[in-house]
Amino acid sequence: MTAARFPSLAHWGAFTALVENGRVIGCEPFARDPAPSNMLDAIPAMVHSPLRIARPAIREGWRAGKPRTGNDRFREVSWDEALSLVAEELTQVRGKFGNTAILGGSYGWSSAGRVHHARTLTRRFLFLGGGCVDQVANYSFGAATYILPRVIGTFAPINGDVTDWPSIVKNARMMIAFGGLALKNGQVTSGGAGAHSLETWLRRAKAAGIDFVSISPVKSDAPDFLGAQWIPIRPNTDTALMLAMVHTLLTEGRYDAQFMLRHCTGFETFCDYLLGRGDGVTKDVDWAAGITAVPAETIRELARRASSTPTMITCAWSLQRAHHGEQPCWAAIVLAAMLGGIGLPGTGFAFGHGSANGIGVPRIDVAGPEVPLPINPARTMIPVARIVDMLLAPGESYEFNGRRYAYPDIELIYWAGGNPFHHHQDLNRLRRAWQKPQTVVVHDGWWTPTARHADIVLPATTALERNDVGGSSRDTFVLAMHRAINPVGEARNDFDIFRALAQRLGYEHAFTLGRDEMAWCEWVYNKVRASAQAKGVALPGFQQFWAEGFVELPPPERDYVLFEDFRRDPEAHPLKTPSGRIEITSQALAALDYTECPPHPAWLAPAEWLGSAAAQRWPIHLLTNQPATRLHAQMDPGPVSRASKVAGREPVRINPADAAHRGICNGDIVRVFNARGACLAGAVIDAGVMPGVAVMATGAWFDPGAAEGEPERHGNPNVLTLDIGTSPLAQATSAQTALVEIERWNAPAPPVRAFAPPELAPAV
Ligand SMILES: Nc1nc2c(c(=O)[nH]1)N[C@H]1C(S)=C(S)[C@@H](COP(=O)(O)OP(=O)(O)OC[C@H]3O[C@@H](n4cnc5c(=O)[nH]c(N)nc54)[C@H](O)[C@@H]3O)O[C@H]1N2
Ligand SMILES: Nc1nc2c(c(=O)[nH]1)N[C@H]1C(S)=C(S)[C@@H](COP(=O)(O)OP(=O)(O)OC[C@H]3O[C@@H](n4cnc5c(=O)[nH]c(N)nc54)[C@H](O)[C@@H]3O)O[C@H]1N2
Ligand SMILES: [Mo]
Repeated sequence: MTAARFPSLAHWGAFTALVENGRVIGCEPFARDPAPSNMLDAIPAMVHSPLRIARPAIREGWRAGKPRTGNDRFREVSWDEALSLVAEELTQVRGKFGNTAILGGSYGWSSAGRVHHARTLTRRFLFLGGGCVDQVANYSFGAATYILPRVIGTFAPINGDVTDWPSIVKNARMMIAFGGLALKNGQVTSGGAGAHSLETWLRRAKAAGIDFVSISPVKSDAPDFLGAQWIPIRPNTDTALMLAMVHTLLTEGRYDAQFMLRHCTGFETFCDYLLGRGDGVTKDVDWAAGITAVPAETIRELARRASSTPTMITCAWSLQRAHHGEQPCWAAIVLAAMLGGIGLPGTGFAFGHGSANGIGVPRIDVAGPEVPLPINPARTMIPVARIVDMLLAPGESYEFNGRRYAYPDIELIYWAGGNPFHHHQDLNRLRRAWQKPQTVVVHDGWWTPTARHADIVLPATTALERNDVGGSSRDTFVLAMHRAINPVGEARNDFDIFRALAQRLGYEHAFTLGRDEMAWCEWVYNKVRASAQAKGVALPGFQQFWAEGFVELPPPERDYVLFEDFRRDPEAHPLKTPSGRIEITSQALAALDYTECPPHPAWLAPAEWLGSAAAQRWPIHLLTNQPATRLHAQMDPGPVSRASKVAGREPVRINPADAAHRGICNGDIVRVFNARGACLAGAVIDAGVMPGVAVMATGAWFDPGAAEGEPERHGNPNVLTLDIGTSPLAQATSAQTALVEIERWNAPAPPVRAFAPPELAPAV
């Protein structure tokens, strides 16, 4: 029997699903993809996994107010009963407490298909029903989202609007990558992609003679073929290194004085800071060496080299996912301004070349596919990562991006398409806060830790069980996603779940606008088509697109250079900042008077780092980076991620000296701990991790210890991370700011239960 073939797409790439007897048996990479991700191999096992949620389920003890432990028993119920319960809960909470008692931000990546994008649908459903508390910005680049507009008038460059690769390959001769250029991250982009191109572009850049410098605590953040100079740096200290480079350029007269004068504002005030005129501290290379652990001479040499060759400065998003994460973004722009390359071909600053697929890929500016969102009538939001602060302190006031807000009082949490028990920091604190609302509703395809912490769990289909249109504004393909199999168990599409609820609540038409699944697919595609048309690009009609499975946008006619017009003529093309220039000092920020986000870029010690007093007790800085073998926590139970585990747990990579000192050998089970929590992990000794640093990828399914004080069993590093805002400006996550200690685990190792579904009582 030959398998039936269906085009499809995931955030990690386009593929053809191979189906036999109603089961997905394989995923063949899209023919046009030069570097498909092996994460595709996890899909068949995940689609037919025993962890799929088969039927709607209710947590036992919910009504009695029994705490949500993540290990509760669930009772399966009919769809009719489950939908009635959800509709009643929504009505009751709205009536008694109002719309701002519902948290519906539902942060998370959901699926690559945009019609069935669960987070969009959740917010659409709740907004149309009266509104909810939304979550703004993201975990990915929240700090940059609020600092960049203050400095350059837009946050577009953090979202992929950067000088493109062809321009870099032709014109740059050096690329300094803070946080490296990790190929592992290039497997993924939100909305998926037809082609994985990071490696292709890096190889072209290398062949063109560009010298790479990778500044990162971890050597493997730059692929070997780049032959990059590796400069290990203490985590969270990049700002100090950048400032010292700027100081060198300033004092050695190696900077573009003309550009600083004509295109920037507030340079003098900043120079006073660099030269220590206010605080008596000169921000020179010796000063920075003491903070960063990078030798003074290395920093000076790097500044000199950069000033004598066309240089692109690129920063991984990780740098700003830390306490005071606003600062490295700003300092990098000032460094690039001093070098004079902003707005010139191939040089200047950029973000995220090594953070996601598609950054810097040439593309005409056409909208990506998406379903529209109405306004939120509740007009209430929180910065995404402040969820626990909100749940623990309703009514408390806080500062955010120049305004004061009060946290709403939540009685109902509605989540579809995200996994807060993966993505949030300090999970033990989240677990306490999570007891606040009377009801938690979750849709997911699998019994994730978040589903297990819910009261009403609704089983969602996977992308292979429905028709959709996918793609990203960073990719040149729009992809058709054909339904390949019937829904597994009693799973339903999120769209159909919300439609049924909207029907019960009396606003079905507002939710669907009279369109069914295929009509939405056509509508979303036609929006892209119209956007292309406006750029003079003719795309085929929907029927042809659907039959062929994809369309490809033609390449742009010329290279894209960020701020080219501004560079040429700053008067005619000012930036959208108050001054129209690059703000090296910001009067607006000065007026806000935030100690933690001063009016110019500055080195501010993070709450925890290797130079802090806390490092006496907790001598290891823990980095929790993106996993090579999965997307966040998605597919952690699948074969690709499981093959990466060590002693059945998430690997933690540590330097040989740190391991030897603690008597830790390769493959040992270790306990990673601090005052916030502890988890077990499998040790991997790696000389490519600098001393004093440990690296654990995020995404191991949360497996809390059975008793108080027992470590999390599986290696979810978010039991250790710090849950504070980057600063009052962005209030973004500070996930990369965490000190820990590590020791060998000598007791018998408790079994990992994360991949066993919860105990189920059958439907009555
Ligand atoms: N310590 C630390 N923590 C971090 C980070 C870090 O660097 N360090 N990174 C952060 C970042 S950048 C991010 S973006 C977040 C990611 O956090 P999330 O986006 O919340 O993580 P995912 O595991 O992708 O969760 C998506 C969930 O949606 C479900 N899903 C997929 N498709 C569908 C669907 O069609 N319907 C429904 N109902 N559900 C669906 C999946 O099964 C999965 O459970 O994590 C953050 N957390
Ligand atoms: N395979 C895979 N790819 C992914 C994802 C995934 O889950 N899986 N998630 C995607 C998502 S949602 C996002 S937001 C992006 C995130 O993209 P990034 O934020 O760039 O990804 P990370 O892996 O967290 O960080 C990249 C590297 O930065 C280094 N680093 C960490 N802290 C510091 C620091 O203080 N200074 C310096 N110089 N280096 C530091 C770490 O060694 C790390 O390996 O990745 C995307 N790509
Ligand atoms: Mo992200």
